[in-house]
Amino acid sequence: MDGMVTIERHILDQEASSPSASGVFSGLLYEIALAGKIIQREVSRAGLIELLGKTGDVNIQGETVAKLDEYSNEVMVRTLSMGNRVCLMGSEEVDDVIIPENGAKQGKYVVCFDPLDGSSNIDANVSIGTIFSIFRRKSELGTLPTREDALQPGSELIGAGYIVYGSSTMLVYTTKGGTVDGFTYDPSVGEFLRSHQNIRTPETGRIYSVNEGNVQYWERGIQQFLVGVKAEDKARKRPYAHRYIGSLVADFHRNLLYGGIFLYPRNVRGGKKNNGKLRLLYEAMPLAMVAVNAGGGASTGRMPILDVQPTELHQRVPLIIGSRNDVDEAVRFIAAEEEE
Ligand code: P6P
Repeated sequence: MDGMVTIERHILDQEASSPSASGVFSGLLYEIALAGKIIQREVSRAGLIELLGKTGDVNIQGETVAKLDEYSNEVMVRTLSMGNRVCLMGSEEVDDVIIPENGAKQGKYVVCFDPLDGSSNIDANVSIGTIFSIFRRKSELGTLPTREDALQPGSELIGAGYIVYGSSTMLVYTTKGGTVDGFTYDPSVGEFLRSHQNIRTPETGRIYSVNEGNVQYWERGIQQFLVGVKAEDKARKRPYAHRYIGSLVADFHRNLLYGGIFLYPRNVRGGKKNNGKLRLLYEAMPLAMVAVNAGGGASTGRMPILDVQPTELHQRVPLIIGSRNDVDEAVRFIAAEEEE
């Protein structure tokens, strides 16, 4: 019966059912769940213990660092450094890769993470989240890892997921070729209990999530796609509802369960040309693995997110993710309106 299966039990059952699984990977997932419990405790009482607000520092993204950002990063780094499972980490909060002393040579795994995404919403008590990608190292065991160990495409992911700190705290994760499963945190027992087994996202949604304030800067295909989802079409249950919290994990999680499409397009005009805002390795890629394993889709608009070969630790990428039919339609619009 669900609600009685802890994440630890679930991980052990998965390990038992996949001969190639090793206890080391299971141990790594425990460590991420532990980090989530510790971060949840501080997020839930941040207002009471003055953890709200900014430190005044600025991170590599040029964003002012919130105290909870810094704290969450520390928790992830320390927790993942505890065992000797992780040889290298990449964090949204840290310019360069992090090589834990005890795991460097013997650690089999690489973890890239955004310790607390959506942190600009912390003071307003909006749901925020931790997002993580797990790779096997590429460098030889016994040697020191290099940044190349982190620069792997999503097709090499062996696990990915997120923790959303909202009205309840939920950990959602998936493994290579595996199901997507959700675990809701019960503070009274201090456990993540399985609440959503084998999450499947609706093939077609009824929600679109995008910051339309920037629509003038986007390519024509995106603009035309958005006109379509807002036009009345009873057969296609349109117009879609517009839902945008401005916190990626919260917007993604809602659309995963209810069906819908989230877009963070790149700017192509108006002097604000860029490659989008969201980062590939620890935002777009892990959520793409979750979306795809739940039956959804994830694209840059020109190629599947999971096929993108990272060249930089903090590189950004345009993101279109969610219900497969909606993502496919947006990609078709971009192709049809391809601008020189
Ligand atoms: P905008 C939060 O700062 C974040 O990184 C994501 O969580 C969120 O989806 C996005 O930025 C919101 O960006 O430009 O719409 O405010």
